[in-house]
Amino acid sequence: MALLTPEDLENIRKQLEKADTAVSKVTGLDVKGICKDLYGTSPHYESVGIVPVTSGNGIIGNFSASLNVIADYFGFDSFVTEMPDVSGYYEAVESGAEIILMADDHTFLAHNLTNGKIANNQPCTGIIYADIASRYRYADSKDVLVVGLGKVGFPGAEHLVNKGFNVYGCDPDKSLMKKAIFKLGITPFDLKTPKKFSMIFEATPCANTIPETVLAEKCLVSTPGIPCGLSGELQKKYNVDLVMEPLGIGTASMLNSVL
Ligand code: 2YC
Ligand code: MG
Repeated sequence: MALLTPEDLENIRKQLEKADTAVSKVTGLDVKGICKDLYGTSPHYESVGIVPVTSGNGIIGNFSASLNVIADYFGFDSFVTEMPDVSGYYEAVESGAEIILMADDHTFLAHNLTNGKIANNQPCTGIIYADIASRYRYADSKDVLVVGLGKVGFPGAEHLVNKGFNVYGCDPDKSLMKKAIFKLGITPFDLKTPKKFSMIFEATPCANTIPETVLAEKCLVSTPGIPCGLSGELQKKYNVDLVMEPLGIGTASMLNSVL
């Protein structure tokens, strides 16, 4: 999993407000509204304990502080523990946390201690970004292109299939392609094929994965990917609607899914 950097998280509140405004403009719902529709839940100022974790590559500057801003933004009562790791977990529970947020280099989780529900960032991020793509108000068909069918892309593609969209998918990893074709029945798509899409969900850790040939006149690209799969040049040339944000939208999906 590509690790976030403190730079990625600079002015997280501004990034989140910008992305939330973009989501409202292209879907008619803000992120909170999308989560309510996706999970049927809405926050009631639940207490969220954010525990820094020092394992692996260690603490990422601004990560826990960003989660505090994000949880506040979406209507939770959040705090970051003084101590990290096990001591931090104990501190969070002793301080009355109902939901624990913590991440090592491989797993970012939300665990609701009151109902036992637990969420993983990867499927939760895939599902909400795919859902945002599927709600494009200027869409010209039910065709959705999914670029990347890994731990984030596959759950997003599955969500779109379950919602009745015609999912076209591509991934350089043949085994991930086979899995998505047989388990989800998606249509394999070669990015060299000149077919235009108005809804694109991109979930790769690579830049410039989206070629010019797939961009419809009115097109929405919804992507948690860092670096961005759509080049700035193409975004301007095709006036593409872009929903991209490093941490907040995925975290909102996690928190609402455990309520
Ligand atoms: O500061 C800390 O507590 C670190 N242990 C946090 C490590 C997060 C590693 N994961 C990532 O950088 C992200 C995920 C949040 C989503 C994609 N990569
Ligand atoms: Mg707070």
